[in-house]
Amino acid sequence: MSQRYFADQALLPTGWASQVLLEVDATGTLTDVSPNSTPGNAQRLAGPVLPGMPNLHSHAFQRAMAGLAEMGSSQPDSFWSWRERMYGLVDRLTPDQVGVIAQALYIEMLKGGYTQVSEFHYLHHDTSGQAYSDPAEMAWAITGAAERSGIALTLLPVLYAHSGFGGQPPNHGQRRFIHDVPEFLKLLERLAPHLTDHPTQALGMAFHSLRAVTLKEMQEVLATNPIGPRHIHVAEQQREVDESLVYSGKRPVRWLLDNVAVDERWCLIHATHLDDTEVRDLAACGAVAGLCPTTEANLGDGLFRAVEYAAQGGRLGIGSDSHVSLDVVEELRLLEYGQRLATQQRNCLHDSAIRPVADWLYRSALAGGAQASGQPIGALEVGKRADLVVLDGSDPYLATSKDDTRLGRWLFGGSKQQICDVMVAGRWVIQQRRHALDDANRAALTRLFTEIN
Ligand code: NGQ
Ligand code: ZN
Repeated sequence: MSQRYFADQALLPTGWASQVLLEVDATGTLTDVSPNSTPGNAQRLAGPVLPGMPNLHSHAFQRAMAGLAEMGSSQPDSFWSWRERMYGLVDRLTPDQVGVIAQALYIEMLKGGYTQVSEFHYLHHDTSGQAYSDPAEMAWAITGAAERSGIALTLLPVLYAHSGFGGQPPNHGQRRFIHDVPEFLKLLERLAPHLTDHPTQALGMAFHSLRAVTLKEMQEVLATNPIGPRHIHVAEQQREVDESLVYSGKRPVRWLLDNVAVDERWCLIHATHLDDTEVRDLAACGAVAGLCPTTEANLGDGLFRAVEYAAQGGRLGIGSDSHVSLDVVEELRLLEYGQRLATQQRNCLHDSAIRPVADWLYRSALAGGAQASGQPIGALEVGKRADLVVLDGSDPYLATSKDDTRLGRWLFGGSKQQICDVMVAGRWVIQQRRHALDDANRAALTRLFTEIN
């Protein structure tokens, strides 16, 4: 049975359109998108409709420590000391606990405007570092949580083999992450049948970073996985750049581009520290830069060179990464504000086709996020999955906005509170700002935080 919806305004690939009829078939796919229509018996949506935003980078378990690592001390603090605390959390979590954290997290994501998440999944083993009797046990905690929350998922099992450049042995804090290539390929094989031809879930893969895998390991894995998204953390911290230069004489992004065929299937997470030729060549290769502005700010990473990268046609998307914020509005706003603070100018991210900065941000992140997900999403058009975010049409700021000010009102003057309803694959998961599991989640999370903290 197909369903019909009617929106006074909807953001289509060509820009804002009015009086839009949307038809969704039983598989959750858009089968008709017609502007300038009449509603007939279609269900009227509560306000302006957007394609749901893909969240291209998540470590679900890290949500459990969001806000707990914000204490100064007499010692300087950094990404690396934060990582020690994060390893402290990783030490004790069980698959059940990860399932509870991820379920609550994914529901918060839906309320924050994300309809899809790419989970960069590297917490594989038990607390002693041994594989679970089912090596995919932790992965099932993630897929189950996504299923229960209703968010769509691209699971990216991560190959993590070493602690530093040149194949250094992993350290104690990393024992739950570690595979050799054959074990890793077995994990992918175990997951593939469950995540192939699934309506809302797909399988990709990731390399943790150039610190954690060697070229030979990457080549072996890539040879057996010719398709699907592939993500990697790269050049997030200056220290990684310095270590890369010592190891190979090349900066991390340069080394990656020179040694591996990086193309549209790739998503480079952070890519914070780039020189001019890296900006140029990353933009040209068609990969997505996976930017996580609130986490990058939280961890003191530095600023991605977004203006120069975008001017050269570079593709980007957004992720909530460590989950200090679960909010499309905050993530996109900070992406623009970082550039303003760095350049001492206003309205940095736009182009000749899209002048409203909010529209440029939203549409760019949609396109890049969809590409990095490997799923048919990111646009209200026939054949794409029906992933919708419905804003509050009775909100005075939104109700009185025009096509060229609507997203500006929301992203620069509003908040995620203006999100009313969210649909994933034709199914309502948030209705009137509520999810069916809200109460259960609150209780489960309170219990869990009491247990682990
Ligand atoms: C991670 N997270 O793997 O969770 C990383 C930190 C690392 C972020 N970069 C650890 N946000 O890169 O070694
Ligand atoms: Zn990450």
